[in-house]
Amino acid sequence: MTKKADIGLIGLAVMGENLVLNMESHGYTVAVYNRSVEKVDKFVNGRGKGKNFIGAHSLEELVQNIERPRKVMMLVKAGQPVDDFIEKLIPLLDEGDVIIDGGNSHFPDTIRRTKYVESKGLLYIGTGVSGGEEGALKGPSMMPGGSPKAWPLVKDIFQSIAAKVDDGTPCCDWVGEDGAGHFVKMVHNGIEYGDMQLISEAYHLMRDYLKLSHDEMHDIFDLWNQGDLDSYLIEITRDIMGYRDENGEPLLEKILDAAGQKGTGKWTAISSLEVGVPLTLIGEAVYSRILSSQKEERLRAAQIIKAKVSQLDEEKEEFVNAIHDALFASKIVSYAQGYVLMREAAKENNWNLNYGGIALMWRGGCIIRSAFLGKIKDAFDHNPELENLILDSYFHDKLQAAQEGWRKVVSVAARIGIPVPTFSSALAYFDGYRTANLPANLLQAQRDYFGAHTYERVDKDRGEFFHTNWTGRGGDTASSTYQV
Ligand code: 2AM
Repeated sequence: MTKKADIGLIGLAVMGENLVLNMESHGYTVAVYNRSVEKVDKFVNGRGKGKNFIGAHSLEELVQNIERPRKVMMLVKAGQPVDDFIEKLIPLLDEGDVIIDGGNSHFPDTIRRTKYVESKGLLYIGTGVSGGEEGALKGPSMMPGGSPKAWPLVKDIFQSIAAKVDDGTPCCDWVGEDGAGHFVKMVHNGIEYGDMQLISEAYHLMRDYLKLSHDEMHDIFDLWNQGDLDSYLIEITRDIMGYRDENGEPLLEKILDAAGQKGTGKWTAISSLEVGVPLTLIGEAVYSRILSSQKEERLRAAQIIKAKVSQLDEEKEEFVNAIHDALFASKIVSYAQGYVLMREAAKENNWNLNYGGIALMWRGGCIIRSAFLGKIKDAFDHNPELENLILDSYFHDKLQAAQEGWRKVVSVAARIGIPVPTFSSALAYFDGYRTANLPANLLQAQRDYFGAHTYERVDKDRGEFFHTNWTGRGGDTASSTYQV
């Protein structure tokens, strides 16, 4: 009998095909199945021809062809299809076998599915896979979480197909229990939204204020890609600036300014509100996409609203450097906020997250890959308990150096009327975070005035609460005097 498969895969769309080709090229035999079974033969006789694949035409055949303990990975549409396949696989599998979901599932679903699958005596992994179609083929960033006992069973396969950083370390490691892997993947996507919006704001200022040509912008992004901002997204932005259509004109300016989204940025923002941490930059990035999509309404508003703005004339080269600093400083804030979200969510969900390891998983293979993530890894190696990235000496020094340019860009943008929601929200967070006395004493006074919500005092111990009868009327419940 021929060799059985090391792993099985359900879902032969492009991501699934590329991932199994990647596995096969690393020496693994893969059994493959797809709901529309004609795709199985098409793949085995097409891209998979002459390679170590076993085509299965039913789930039973798939399972029978996998070596024990069996590993079955699904790369199917997120949502109900995942639950349906789990339901169909459970009776076909034996104790200790592993079901893996490599799709873009929402982490609460993965938490639920891990518990459910474990209750049936099986093991479960929900893994983030980032890097798009090319990453899946050549080496994605992988973020697995789920049943800890399943990790040693898939570790070799996952780490061999994952992207590698320069020293050969794979961009894949165990993230944590149940939904931790998909949670970290979700935060990755939120950070991606933020990074993309930051770069877009830089471009907006260069194009509409400095009136730079696309060749000039190409050269600036090329230069930036050789310094602190060295990253995949800056690199592709450079290439986009250089791209000309069939008429020799920049294609970029012919693309409609209405952004789409698939929802992972929104999930990240919602999760920050639920956990109770400020994730302002990613929130603004999501809202910016929404505002951009309201194209028709913006066109009408543009006819009606005439802003009162100043004409400024900044020295070009100096202002380009200031934009660089604003982008870099805001990016530090965005990652600082994302890491605070992960820390708080870890507390809530009893995950023991390895923050430096997460930076390393994102260091290569995925969309947010950058040199910067190496510095984040260093910061957590230096202090695993780091409260906020902003407090790490490397990032603190960089923020100090960038502050002047950052403030200049935000103030110039406000005066000339170009929106920079992520640059400015990052600055507001930075200033709020470093301010010893915020005006929240007034909020507390207002809350006590209209709702008798009580307040603590600066001259008394924390935990001691006071109420004032602000109006001299209504006794202790001042809310009775509040008329909306
Ligand atoms: P298909 O080829 O039969 O459509 C990505 O869309 C992958 O998810 C494909 O392999 C696709 O199978 C599968 N998929 C999409 N919706 C599905 C569903 N409702 N049930 C099972 N598989 C589904």
